[in-house]
Amino acid sequence: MAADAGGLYLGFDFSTQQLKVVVMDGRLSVVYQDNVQFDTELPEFRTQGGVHIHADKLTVTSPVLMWVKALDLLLDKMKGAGFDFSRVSALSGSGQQHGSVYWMKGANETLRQLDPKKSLAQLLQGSFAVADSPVWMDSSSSQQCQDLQSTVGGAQRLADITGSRAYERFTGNQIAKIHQTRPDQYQDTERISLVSSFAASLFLGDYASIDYSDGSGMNLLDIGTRDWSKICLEATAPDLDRRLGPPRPSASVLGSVSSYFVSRYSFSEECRVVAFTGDNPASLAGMRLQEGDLAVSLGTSDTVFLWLKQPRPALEGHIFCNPVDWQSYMALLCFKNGSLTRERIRNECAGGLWEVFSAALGDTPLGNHGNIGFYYDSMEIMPCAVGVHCFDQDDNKVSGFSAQVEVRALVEGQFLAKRLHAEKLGYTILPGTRVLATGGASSNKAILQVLSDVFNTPVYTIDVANSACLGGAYRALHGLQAESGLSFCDVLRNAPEPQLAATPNPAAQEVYDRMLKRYARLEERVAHESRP
Ligand code: 5FX
Repeated sequence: MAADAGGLYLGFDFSTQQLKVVVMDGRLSVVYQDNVQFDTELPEFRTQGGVHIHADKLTVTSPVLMWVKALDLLLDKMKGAGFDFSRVSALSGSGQQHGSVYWMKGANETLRQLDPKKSLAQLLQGSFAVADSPVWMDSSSSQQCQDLQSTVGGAQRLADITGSRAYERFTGNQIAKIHQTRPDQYQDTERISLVSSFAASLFLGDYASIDYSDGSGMNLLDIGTRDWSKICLEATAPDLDRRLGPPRPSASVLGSVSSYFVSRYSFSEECRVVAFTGDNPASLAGMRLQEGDLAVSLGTSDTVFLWLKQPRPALEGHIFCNPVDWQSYMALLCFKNGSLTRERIRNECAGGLWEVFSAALGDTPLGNHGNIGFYYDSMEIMPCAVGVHCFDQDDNKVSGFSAQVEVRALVEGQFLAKRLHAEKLGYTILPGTRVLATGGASSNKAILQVLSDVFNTPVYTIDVANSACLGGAYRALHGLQAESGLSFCDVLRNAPEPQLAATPNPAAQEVYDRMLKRYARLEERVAHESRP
């Protein structure tokens, strides 16, 4: 089905703290946005930041009915604002990754015959076998992680199959815990959805498939065959295959919106539902990352997205199937020490002023005279290490640097770490590679210059406010056209282009290729010496 020029495309994001929607027209302009904040607009669920943190501090859940009610509320708000649902050609969206929803036996029958006179929350209140869904912030499944890894043949073997070693928040380990601790509820479960496929199911009026990309965050999907891994399923819980349903490509049109939405909100019967995916894959789509690109989000923690053709799963970082090109992959790397550490060094070495911090970067040479620093104010994820560790040009440990050298050591070190870990997962810098920078620190030109030099590539900035939602709207449009063979890139050709912000210094390649080797050696040493 071709895209309708006058049609609208909806992108929803069921994130941790809120449900958001953006509406895009056929010219790719955002024409409407709205949201529902869980804590304040649905206070009856008593969440904080959209979640309940349980007494053990490890178990973190969200009431599934809160998400259902949020959708009622959001659509009612749109209706109240006079939004014309009949113009919507397709919708898609995303959900926080890893969270899981347990549909009660018989729930699919309920979904198929929703009475448009009632709200979704009224209709679905008895449809969940587990009322409180485990979410990505949960870290209570360590035992299940260990069990899975030992059954499969170790952490690296599990990463080779599923793209990641076992992580507590990954859905398979959460499912294993539910099966072991609440066997009756597991028995009552007819279908298990991710937050993303649960949201798609509401619109579809039927169980929606889990897409390959969000499915890669479960420690259950074989990312090579793009099907459930038998050994992982068996190690997790009985009859899991049946409860998950077959996974599908992320660009699949799953069907038309259910008659409930046609009657209650005047959606067109033709409105298509495109598979929903995880919020990180959806952000990759929203940023329109292309083959060879790398996106760096500089926030409280720094996150890196990579587009990969031939991934090399490792013990750190995650490989997911790519949400916009089913034959490719993406990687997600998370570095805990981001802007808070940059702010600490700004306060200690630059009198609290970003201008002085930037001037220090301008006044110090590429490569910082061989000085290298590791600044892990809190326990770092990549690598698992803590503390501040400084080395001079001869790899001797030193207690610290002068203020200006310290500023450059921090910024160079943060970007060398990103390049090192991206390359470990199979990323290679090729001619034409772009680095897209987003997040708070991406407004600082001096920081972006160091990023450009360390990667020896041009750096572009891109406005990614609501990138997951926008990615949903882009994916809805692409889903409609994917059947005619058009790539995501072709369909989104006219979307706003990122802005060039920095180009590499001609001397950068030689300096940083050499420095990266030393950085890798020193990082291993730091990780070894500071392991908790
Ligand atoms: C990724 O692996 C995560 O756990 C988070 O970024 C969640 O997706 C946040 F919603």
